[in-house]
Amino acid sequence: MKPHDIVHKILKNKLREKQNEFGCAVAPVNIALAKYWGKRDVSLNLPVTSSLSVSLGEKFAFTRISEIDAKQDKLTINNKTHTAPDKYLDLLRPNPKIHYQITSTTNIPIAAGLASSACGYAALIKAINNLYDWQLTNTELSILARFGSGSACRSMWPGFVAWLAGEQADGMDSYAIPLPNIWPSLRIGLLIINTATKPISSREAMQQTVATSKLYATWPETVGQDFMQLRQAIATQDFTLFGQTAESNAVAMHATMQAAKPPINYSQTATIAAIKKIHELRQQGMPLYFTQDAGPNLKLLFPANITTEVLEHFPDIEIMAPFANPNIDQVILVDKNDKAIGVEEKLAAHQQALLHRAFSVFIFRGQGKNLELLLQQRQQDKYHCGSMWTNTCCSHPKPGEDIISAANRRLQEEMGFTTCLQPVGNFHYQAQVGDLTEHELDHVLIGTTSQQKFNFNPEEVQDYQWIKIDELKHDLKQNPDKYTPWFNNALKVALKNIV
Ligand code: 2P0
Repeated sequence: MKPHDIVHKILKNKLREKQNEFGCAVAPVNIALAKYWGKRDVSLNLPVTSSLSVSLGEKFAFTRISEIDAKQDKLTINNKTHTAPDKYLDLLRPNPKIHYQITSTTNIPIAAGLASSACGYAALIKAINNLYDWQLTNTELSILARFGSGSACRSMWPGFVAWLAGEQADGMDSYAIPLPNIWPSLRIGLLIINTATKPISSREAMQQTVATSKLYATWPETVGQDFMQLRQAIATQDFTLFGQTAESNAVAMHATMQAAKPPINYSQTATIAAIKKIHELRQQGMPLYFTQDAGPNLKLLFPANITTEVLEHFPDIEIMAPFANPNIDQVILVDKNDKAIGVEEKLAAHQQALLHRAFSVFIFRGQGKNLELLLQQRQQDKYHCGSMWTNTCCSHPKPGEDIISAANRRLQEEMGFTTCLQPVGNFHYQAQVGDLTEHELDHVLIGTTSQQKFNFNPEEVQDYQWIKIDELKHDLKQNPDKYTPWFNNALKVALKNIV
């Protein structure tokens, strides 16, 4: 059985004609806690064992795909040209003559052992699903993502995710499922040691380990036990069991690689030094653990209450909070480079002027001189800037949430629709708004709509209007107080990116 046969099984009679001008989608990075290392079927990317991961929504790939009139596929990642995954696309294109333009944006380094291929393939298959309007389930998408990169199947879901190894030869029972547990106080610190492309791809390293490492014989049993222990640790929020199991699973995986012939060692001197430091801190009583993938970088695992101490010892880490607390409205604290450094209750962040991540959405229609922006008038009783006019919607992503999903969530809640939103830049600003301080790293997202009327939420929005850009610029000069303090700066970022 070949991937092609499985694709046919899944797509059956689905229309393989373009249904939309383009498809777009976002997918999170996922960090394995019980690792996938070794395949039982190389062609179908079927794993020897089940694996377990946690998705980091704040780190993601956003992908837009459209058909193009060209002889080959074109891929850009963060505006740089890359080789398109044409073998993967061959599985999916309706006929060999159809080619694609793929534009991807990601906020992680690529091919450095930071799960860029996982979120990349997951976003790609979701975007293709949108282009052709296949309406596949996440289970089906998970199987299709697996053909691109095994771990991509786990990036189909947020939160804790299990990739079930399955037993069937065709792999139709090998896909990712979401686990119901959330853990708001879990923190993951990204300790970037080197973002250069790794010397050997994980695909090759995996094959070499399975084929030549004597230690590999013990791996399936180890990961099976770790998988069960991690599920128990997550269900009971037993941090010690969680940290110990995840760390020893990563160490065991690297041990199998070091016993390969020739040996594979992804660690660098700085990796070993950081591991020693983690062990020392643990001996001093700090509940700090790590996991490591196919690269030199570490992911530190710790509970939220030791964030300050961890930052003292590892000042460069970026701190991910994969789960929002459902009982508190929280924002993501960042530094001026948008590096996440913690989480704070929304009102407290605005009272203490703490820099946090925010987004502003600009929805346009028309082109050239007829380009219009959809303005929102904020509801008069909003906690700040009531009755002022501003961009189509704005808010804050929650811990664990990517800016694109967060922006569409708010667009739906405030204006009653969603659309393909493209992140185009960010800016830093600080302004006094009544008793509060807006101190934000504001991400600007742009999109379009053909919708005429909006079923807006009267608790959030007082009114809306489409306005021509020239008219808006004129009014901004005449009546600056009519508009929110961030609007003008955000508008500049948005307009710079309108083609
Ligand atoms: C994981 N890794 O579970 C493990 C831990 C790296 C270390 O899955 O050949 O790019 O495309 O299926 O998914 C990286 O391997 O390999 C990986 P392929 P993939 O996250």
